[in-house]
Amino acid sequence: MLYPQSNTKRELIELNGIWSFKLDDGTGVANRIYEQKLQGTIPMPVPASYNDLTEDARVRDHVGDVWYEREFYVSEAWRGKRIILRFGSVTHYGKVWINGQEVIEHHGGYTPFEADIAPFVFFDRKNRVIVLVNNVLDYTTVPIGEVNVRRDAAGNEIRKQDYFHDFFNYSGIHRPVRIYTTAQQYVKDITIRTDLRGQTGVVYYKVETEGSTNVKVTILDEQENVVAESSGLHADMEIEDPVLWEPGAAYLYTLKVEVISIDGSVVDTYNELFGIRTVKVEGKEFLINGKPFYFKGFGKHEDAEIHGKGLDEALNIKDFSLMKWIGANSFRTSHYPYSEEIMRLADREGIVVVDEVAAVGLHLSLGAYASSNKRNTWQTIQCQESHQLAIKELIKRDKNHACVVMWAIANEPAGEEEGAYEYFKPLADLTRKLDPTRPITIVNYFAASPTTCKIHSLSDVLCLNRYVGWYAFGNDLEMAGRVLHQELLAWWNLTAKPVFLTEFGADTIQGLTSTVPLMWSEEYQCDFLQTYHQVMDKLDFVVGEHVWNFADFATKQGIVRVDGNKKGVFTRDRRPKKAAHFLRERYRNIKDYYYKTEGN
Ligand code: BDP
Repeated sequence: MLYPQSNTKRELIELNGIWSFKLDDGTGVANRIYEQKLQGTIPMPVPASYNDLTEDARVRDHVGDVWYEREFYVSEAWRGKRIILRFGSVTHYGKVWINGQEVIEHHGGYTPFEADIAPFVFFDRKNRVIVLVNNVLDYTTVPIGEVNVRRDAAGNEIRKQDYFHDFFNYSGIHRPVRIYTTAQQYVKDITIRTDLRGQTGVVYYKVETEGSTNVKVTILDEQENVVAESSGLHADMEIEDPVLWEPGAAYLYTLKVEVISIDGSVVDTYNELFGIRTVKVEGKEFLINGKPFYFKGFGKHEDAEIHGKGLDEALNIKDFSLMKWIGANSFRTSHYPYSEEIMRLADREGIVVVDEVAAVGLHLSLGAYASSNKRNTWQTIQCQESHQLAIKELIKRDKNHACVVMWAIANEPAGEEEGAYEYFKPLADLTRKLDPTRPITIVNYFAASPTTCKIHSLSDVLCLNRYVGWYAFGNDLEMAGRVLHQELLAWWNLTAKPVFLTEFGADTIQGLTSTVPLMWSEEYQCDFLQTYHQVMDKLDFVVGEHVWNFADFATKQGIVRVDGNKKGVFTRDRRPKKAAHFLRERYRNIKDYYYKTEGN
């Protein structure tokens, strides 16, 4: 799905800013409140999560529908054009009315959706957009969750949202809302795949159009020089001696598509940025541009004070600056697709991304989450359809990003339980069919061990999240190191696939210091990391390490979290803990390529 852009043929306006907002009282849809101006609203910014923006616990913990509204004009000059209203994301469900008429609904909280609103808008007066946002997670959604209903003393129904993942269920219109125009004949979609044949860069493109199929395709370099030209809806184009997209040294070409109408005039155009690079898993190596790459970085979250999960471009720039400062070259979009804006930034900055769908918490029997009645996850949940949709929408959105080198189609599912393989096989097949150019992974947790895991054969890289030294063998790092070492070897012996530690970390309170190893202290976090480093450095099949987490983040309330998860190397407001300086020493000495082959 193409990112909205303004260019010589398309116009774009932003509908970000202050909207009107109210919680639903349970009757909004039945009373068709979307037909009139909303009453009893408060101001609410877009994009942002609404949860932390008032001093009202009912807003923070609301379960169900909320309403957003604003007014806007469209230019008279847009008569006859397609007028596309586009939401970067609405978490987790959105339904949209323009001037009282329903135009679109969308399930899934982390991918964009859009509709042509031309038939519904007024050109001679104000328009009103109303959005219903719903944040309920159940067994049919990704992530999964369950709503528990009880009654207060007065007999009122109280709904509590429970879920099986470790980040707060922020909700709202999280990403930009925009309107852009196109002609009636237009570029619908572009797919770009790149390869290298010797010194020649091969750029395969496929264009989908509406109306005319007569297209002109041009590739421009960063200086806007034309380096290749083509016509037709698909072709292999060649660039001699291209500048490759490399980690830390991004280079982006532009594929410019022009749609030509029957009279020979250009009616629509779209400029898609792309990088030329290859990705391959071979033996014990993860190859980018044919060279063994070593991932160093973090599992992250889109999470901040006040904004919650709302897009914050200043925060994104700060995070990229910190990642560069510390020497990281990559991150994982744990545990949902991040904003399109961050993906574009990663392309531009040469940061490598493992791109994950929101299939998190698919384990009903895990420790703190297991209720008294243990259930088989795969017989209980019913989210396969949403999961499929999430994969399709992620790949449709992110397929042209040079930064994306692997798809993660779930985080920590119950891979050890009966039914896991049957659940995941079709999803893995679907992912590979939609994108045969990138490896895929299902991020593994401790309970799906080399002896119990039923789904490791579906991953190209074994991405492991491990917490020995924290949830097990806390304060026994010597033992933790041995257990980790044995397990990693067992995985290698079993699968002969590269191993990537996608999570390992220890909760750490900034300012809590100690001369002896003391869990929760800044020193313990460093010792914990060092234990893992020593093990990973001995094993040449380990291709990467992502510390959990880049920064402290909000979680649901409970007895294992004090004001959120504290495994950040940075605090939630992005101040370095001791571990940040410690990691910086290490990361700056690890090169992007050939780390393991040069005898480290
Ligand atoms: C892992 C999850 C991650 C959690 C982390 C933790 O993948 O989302 O935040 O554990 O416990 O299991 O800190």
